[in-house]
Amino acid sequence: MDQLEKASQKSMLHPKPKGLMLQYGTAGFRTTAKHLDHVMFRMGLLATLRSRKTKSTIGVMVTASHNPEEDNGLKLIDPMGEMVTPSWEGYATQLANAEQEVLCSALKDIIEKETINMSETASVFVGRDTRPSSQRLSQAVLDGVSCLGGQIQDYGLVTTPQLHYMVRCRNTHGCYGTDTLQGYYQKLSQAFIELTKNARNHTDDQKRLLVDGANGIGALKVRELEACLQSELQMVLFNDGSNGKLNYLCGADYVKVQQKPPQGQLEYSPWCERCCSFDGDADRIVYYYNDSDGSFHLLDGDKIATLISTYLKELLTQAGLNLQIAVVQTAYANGSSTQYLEDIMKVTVSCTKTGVKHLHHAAQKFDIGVYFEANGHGTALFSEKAEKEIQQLVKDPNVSDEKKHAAKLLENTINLINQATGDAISDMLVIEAVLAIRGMTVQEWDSIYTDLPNRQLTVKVADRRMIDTADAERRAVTPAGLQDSIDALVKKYTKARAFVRPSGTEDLVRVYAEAETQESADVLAHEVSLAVYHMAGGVGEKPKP
Ligand code: G16
Repeated sequence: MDQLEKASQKSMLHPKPKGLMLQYGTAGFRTTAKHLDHVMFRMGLLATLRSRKTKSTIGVMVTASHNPEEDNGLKLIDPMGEMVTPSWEGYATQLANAEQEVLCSALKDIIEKETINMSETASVFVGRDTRPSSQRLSQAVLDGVSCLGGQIQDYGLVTTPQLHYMVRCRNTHGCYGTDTLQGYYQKLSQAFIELTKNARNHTDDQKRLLVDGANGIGALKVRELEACLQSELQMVLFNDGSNGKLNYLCGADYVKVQQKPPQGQLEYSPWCERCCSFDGDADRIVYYYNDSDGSFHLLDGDKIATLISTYLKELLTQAGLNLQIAVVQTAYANGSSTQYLEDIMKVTVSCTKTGVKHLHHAAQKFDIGVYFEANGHGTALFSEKAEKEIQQLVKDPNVSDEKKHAAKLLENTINLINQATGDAISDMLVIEAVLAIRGMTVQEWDSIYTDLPNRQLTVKVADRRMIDTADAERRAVTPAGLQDSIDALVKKYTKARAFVRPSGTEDLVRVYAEAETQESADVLAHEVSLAVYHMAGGVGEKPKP
């Protein structure tokens, strides 16, 4: 039997609920887990086609990241470990929504359009998070891959960034690293230990870090990493999944949006102690601490980007390297961070739409591109030119000790960074190394600039696609009149800014507001939410102040 017919027949074992329409969103498919079996099987098919097309290994990660435990989802990973290219997101949506009768022709269509040679070998790496539904759903992916004759490597429980890393290692034939968990831990821990040899006053107290594992996969993987770090970092893990629910009252998204510590933190850390939270698949991280008055301080993706980019910029200057460094942010970036980077640090800042795929792409345009979403999702990318110049300097016998030292630090930092995608574990180690090298406390890092008070809210609407945006999501184009209303509201407050956008991972509209005082930011966010509710088809209860 023809491969495609076989796939189509097998797909009857993974039936699509009639009429269900899903879209490949900000980071893949996301919805309640019970609606995803057919999507998983079909994405197994699609990943196999993508592998034949690119003659490379492709990754499929089963996760819904920051979403509630009942949800699930899937992220497709392209050959260099980046998110799948946008034209194939379109195919993913078409295939997920094709009714059973037309599935075979939908597959044929992709094969013809992309001129895929079906006799090529195909290879797909699969991973999953700790959700109760993930094992079953990842089996559906495996079924899809084997049905089209693809070779499978099933990594089982891994963080999303670990799977991105494996894909990149495999497709660079080991140049990027070894495509095993042990290889990942070894590469990162060796670089970390090398870097922390340059630490100032690295006492046991300073090596201590509280880690909120969001009751997810990150907690399991931190435990595995621990042994390789030779006590250079002493992690106290909480929300480790032993009893709490995934992402519930904990994790990076909760801490960032609620602007408060996760459940359990105070038991471990009364005040002034450095803490961080991962999200459900460990591709995001935020830091925070409680000061001696008990007030909570958040160091989000913007503060992380600032710390990393200033550290890299200083090293470039010390090494005498003339490489262009830029920071990529989204509309959620705090106004103070952008101002600090542009005016004080004199770093190029660019703004893209939400979604790591957009930031990653924009960061690739620079010699060194540091990208972070305010929610803590990000990494740094080094161009081939940048890596080469740094390596040459390390090897050059005629350069001064100071320059060589800076180049060596840059080289180890590159090894510590997961350039495939934002990675909570790798980012945590980079941050810890930078703080140690600079002899900097979390309070000193926090005081680099002061965030403008801000508030994020969500609004339920009948159809979030009613809202269309432009200018990197900073302006709403539809429904008519909504942007004028937002503009009028913003004008009432000092140093204010607000925008709205439909979420690409949850069925709701997100509202962001910042202003000179917390009270103004809160009131503005509420007023903008009401405007969305009234003008964009709000459902359920009206947003309350
Ligand atoms: C995903 C994306 C992020 C994005 C977040 C929220 O994160 O990878 O780039 O910021 O969703 O997206 P939205 O506002 O469209 O819902 P994660 O960690 O959930 O995969």
